[in-house]
Amino acid sequence: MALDRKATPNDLNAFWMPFTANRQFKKAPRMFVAAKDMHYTTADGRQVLDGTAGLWCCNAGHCRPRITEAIQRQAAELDYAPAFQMGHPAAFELANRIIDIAPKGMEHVFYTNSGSESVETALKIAIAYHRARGEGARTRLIGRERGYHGVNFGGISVGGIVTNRKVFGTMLGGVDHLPHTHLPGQNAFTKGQPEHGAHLADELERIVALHGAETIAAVIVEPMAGSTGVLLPPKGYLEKLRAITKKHGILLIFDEVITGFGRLGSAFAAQHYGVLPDMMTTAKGLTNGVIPMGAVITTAEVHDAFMAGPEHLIELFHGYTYSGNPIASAAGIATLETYKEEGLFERAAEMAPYWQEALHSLRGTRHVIDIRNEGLIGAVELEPIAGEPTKRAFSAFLKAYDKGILIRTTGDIIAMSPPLIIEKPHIDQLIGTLKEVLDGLE
Ligand code: PXG
Repeated sequence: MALDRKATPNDLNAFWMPFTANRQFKKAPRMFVAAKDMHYTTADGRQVLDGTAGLWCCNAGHCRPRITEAIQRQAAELDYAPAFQMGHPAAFELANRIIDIAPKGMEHVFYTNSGSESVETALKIAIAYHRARGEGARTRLIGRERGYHGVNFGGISVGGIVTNRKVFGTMLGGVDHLPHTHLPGQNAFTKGQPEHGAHLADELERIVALHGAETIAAVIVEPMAGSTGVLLPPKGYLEKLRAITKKHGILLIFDEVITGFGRLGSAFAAQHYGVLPDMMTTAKGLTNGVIPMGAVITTAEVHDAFMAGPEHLIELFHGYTYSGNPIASAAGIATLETYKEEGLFERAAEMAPYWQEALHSLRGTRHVIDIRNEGLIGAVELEPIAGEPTKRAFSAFLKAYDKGILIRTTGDIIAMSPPLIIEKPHIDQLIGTLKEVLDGLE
């Protein structure tokens, strides 16, 4: 029997939508029914240019045949294999291919099903790593203001997005935060990495002095903070964080859920910025967003600390039913093949200067108070409507959708992160339409 896939279901009530204004949406639903390469098709038959790669995840564009076929083939051949105490070839193959493109020094892969789970996994590994080495007092976790590390309890505890935290109780104990690196007074309209703010990494020394290094397990930051509105690391900042963490025996975790898989023009931000963390959390672009999958990538040093004791014992009491799921693994392999065959990471780097100039051409447009960019990421910050924060950007989002482009908003910031297959005429359309939208806004 064919699936019922009506473009407009007759009742929208049951589905409680994530991170969505449910009542607003259900009064005027925005439905996608198909996608191909750079475009979505809406239920009413319009083409919408994807300015956000879905949710920062479809880096190779949509419905790419190699990925679709790999999923179909795997689903028909081996649908599921137990993730614990059993294996299947695709999960090992994918891990090897991830390590092939990861920064030198990264040697192991632990699978999850999302960015949020990758974060929880990395935080747990960090604490257990120190304990395995006889430093069990290192349990504190340091995040950063305005950081986004998913929505589970560890992630919102180290995260610093107030709305994602404040109604959910007391969080994890033993967490502290670095200040964020956003200095609009000094760095507004900077192209790429800003000049000012490396000194903010020195705040880690203050936190270490306050708690004692011997109580701190890890620092987790997004090398470039995406969700909070594209906040770039000031020049020298990540290098300083690395030096201070290393000096005090603290693990450094880069949350590369957005920056991983070519977004900045290298496989990972760690390579783009030339700073090697101890662990990287990933998801999204790993499978082109097509099948849920995440991965924590670690150095040999982190992994090897667990490989002691009797060999019949489980080394790490952690994992998910779907860790390394066969269909997700097949999707991951096909995705990495697509990136490689089409040279998409290099393509992102080549397209970045054109993207940068197009974005910054919006300087001077109505309401625009800052523009930021790196790789194929861009943000346009709007002056909020007095007393009604977020409203202006949300209106821009709705108008943009009506005019055939998909953008994202967070607060009064518009964020864009198109698929890496984007062509110059698409960039012109995206930025040109956004300008029209902004010119027409209250
Ligand atoms: N870490 C980072 C750095 C992220 O950006 C997560 C963890 C969580 O991933 P999952 O797969 O659990 O959602 C993210 C997710 C947006 C937006 O528009 C960003 C994310 C997700 C959805 C929307 O900014 N980032």
